[in-house]
Amino acid sequence: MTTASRVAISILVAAVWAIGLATGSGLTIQDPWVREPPPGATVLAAYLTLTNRSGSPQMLLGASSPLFEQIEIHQTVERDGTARMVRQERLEVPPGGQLSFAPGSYHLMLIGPRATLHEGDTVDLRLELEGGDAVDVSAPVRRGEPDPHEHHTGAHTH
Ligand SMILES: [Cu+2]
Repeated sequence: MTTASRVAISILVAAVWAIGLATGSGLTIQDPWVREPPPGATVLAAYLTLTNRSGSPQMLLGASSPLFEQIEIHQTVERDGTARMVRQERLEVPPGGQLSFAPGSYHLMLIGPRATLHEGDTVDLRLELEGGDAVDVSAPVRRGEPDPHEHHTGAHTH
């Protein structure tokens, strides 16, 4: 394949990808990433920002990935000086607003990895919305600063 055609294909892929991020729900996803896990980790954390460009609230109900047995929506909260993770059944993205998943706050808890993931890998995620809509995103695995508030070990309670 020539370099020119490779570039053309890359541009085409990028264009299709950009379209794919904007769904009928009006939700777009910015800066998705998965924290590179320590060896043997049984849970990983994913972060991203959701922007709702529609005029109505969008409700996030859950997520799935072919690489994980299960995904839960968690929030890290401090209670009596102790940080713990609380599962969220649903989260609203207000019209014209954003919902950020970031270390120390909301995160997607990726449970039961089916492969060993390293920096540079990507994780396909599907976010499920109320009303049957879904948003797909591909999140790169990155090294992140360890979050002192999140202990992503096998001992994970709610
Ligand atoms: Cu968690």
